[in-house]
Amino acid sequence: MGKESLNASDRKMIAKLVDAGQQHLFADWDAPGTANEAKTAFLAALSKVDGSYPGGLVGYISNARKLLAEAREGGNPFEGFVPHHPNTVDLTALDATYDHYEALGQKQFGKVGVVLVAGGLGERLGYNGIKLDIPVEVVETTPYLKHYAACLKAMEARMETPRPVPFIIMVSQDTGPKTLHTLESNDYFGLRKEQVHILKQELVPAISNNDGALALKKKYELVLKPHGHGDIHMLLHTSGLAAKLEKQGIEHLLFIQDTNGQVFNAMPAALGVSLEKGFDFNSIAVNRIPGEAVGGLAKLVREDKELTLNVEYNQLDPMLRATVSPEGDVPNEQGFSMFPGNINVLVIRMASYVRILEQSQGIIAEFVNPKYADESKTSFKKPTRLETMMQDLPKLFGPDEKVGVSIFDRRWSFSANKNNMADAAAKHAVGSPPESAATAESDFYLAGRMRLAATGAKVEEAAQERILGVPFTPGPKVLLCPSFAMTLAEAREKVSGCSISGEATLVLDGRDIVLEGVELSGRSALIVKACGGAKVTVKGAFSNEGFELVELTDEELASDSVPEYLRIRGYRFENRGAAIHEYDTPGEYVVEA
Ligand code: UGB
Repeated sequence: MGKESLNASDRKMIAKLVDAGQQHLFADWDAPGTANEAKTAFLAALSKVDGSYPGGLVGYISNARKLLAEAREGGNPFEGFVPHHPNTVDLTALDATYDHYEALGQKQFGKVGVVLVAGGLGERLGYNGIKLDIPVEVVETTPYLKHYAACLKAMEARMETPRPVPFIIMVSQDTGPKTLHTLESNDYFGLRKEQVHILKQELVPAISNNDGALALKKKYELVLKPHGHGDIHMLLHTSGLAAKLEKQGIEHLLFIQDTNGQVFNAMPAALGVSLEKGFDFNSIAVNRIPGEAVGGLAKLVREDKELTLNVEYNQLDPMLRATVSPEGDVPNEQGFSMFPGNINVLVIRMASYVRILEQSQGIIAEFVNPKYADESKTSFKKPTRLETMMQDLPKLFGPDEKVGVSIFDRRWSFSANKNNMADAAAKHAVGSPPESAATAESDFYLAGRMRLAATGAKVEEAAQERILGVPFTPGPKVLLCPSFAMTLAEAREKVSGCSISGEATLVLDGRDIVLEGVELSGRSALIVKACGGAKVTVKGAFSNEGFELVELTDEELASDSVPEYLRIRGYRFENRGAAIHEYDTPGEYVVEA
């Protein structure tokens, strides 16, 4: 491409990059008039990254130089800070306090937007698809995305004046097309297309030295890498969506991750806490197992400053050793880590959020983590890049913003699907949470059992088994769908005098289903599904062969003809005669065993 054939914006781009010390990007260009396609594509790629980062490439390079200089000095970001217990509300017991916060939270449903960060590839899980497509359980085979959509519809149905809950999904180039395909081919799982906002995070350029030189894979091709889940803040700002939703009356945003089926169990009470305590930022947390891959939430105190923050899992042990615990991240008397574990489920108050996004342009506490090749820290083993994490927003808070932590029972609120079976088994063997498809499913039923037990039902529990080294409790498998109940109080209103045995299965999907003295013995299964306006009363003792858990054979585990979502858990369920009652027309119905 001759100089004469470059358009004005290309010339401007080259000039500003040369000014920013990036001559090497153009140094060995082919002679004018040759390799035109490659040159055009390269300039287009530069222009894309320039446009997607606030401050453009020049801003990115300057931020990189600053952070790399700090990293080279080896400064400890937590220097001088001593960790203390954060401001917490303990919601681990499903008691009267819990009911109080749920009732408060439910009144707020009409003023909440839900933000799902789903740009991650899930490399640790190694699933050939997007994680949102994986079923959270394989009795009904409900994908995560369908489950989240059902939760949003259930929230809407419980508002005094129903309005669709804004649903913001952050995708990346890895997950975007498949996420859209899943939504389109499933009619948005009953959501309105207008309530779903897809924001796409872009990759950022990798950097090859302390001067912020952009790395090249080869001539005319940048090395691009993910910038992290903190991109969600940038996108909510640059798209104007946060400010727009605030104008539409949205007062809180709930941030969730891609595979946590239990997250909406904690949502109503966490919202209630945010409201009553006036938290600008409320982290939903669990008791942390020492060494596990979730950050620790602590109030960091220095003479001049106090901040409640997530200390990421790789930084926690050194910080504890340097301050309050010379032995590092060791268990306390209850077997937990000293600080609650961050599960990256956040309730953020919109008013302070929009203000901080404007001040920061949505660039939240970027950091860089170069792996140096030499002691003088002048060269890197491989190119690095700037990163950002969504839980770091409070780093930009001042003394007027309130940060709090709501601690929930772990399996009621959190069980992610992040690891393949082999890694999950290895984690289990050393006492760490396995976080696999099987354990996420097992915990999903457990959370259903907890809700059922809160109604006063007698709930037995089967003995834990191990499938390919991963723990799994076969039952009872209780799926109380969001349509049926969003709070404990609501479940209590609809279930009385029930009992369920350890191997049984219960699925309730519909708002007007009532259970009176229902008994499920042995392996019996009862599935009741009722459309809006169908009032179903269920009574009596059910006895049938229900669902049988069948472990996959070695051949099946290796076979492409078995769905991958089964192969990542090692079993399937076979229906041997479950009682299934479905009502798709409004009316009053009674089911008696
Ligand atoms: N994600 C994106 O959307 N974009 C990205 O660029 C990267 C991720 P990981 P991680 O609760 O278990 C976090 O990789 O980063 C999405 C917290 O930092 O699963 O190891 C991705 O799709 C940690 O403190 O998690 O650890 C997924 O939905 C702890 O809370 C989400 O971001 C831990 O999660 C998380 O990505 C946890």
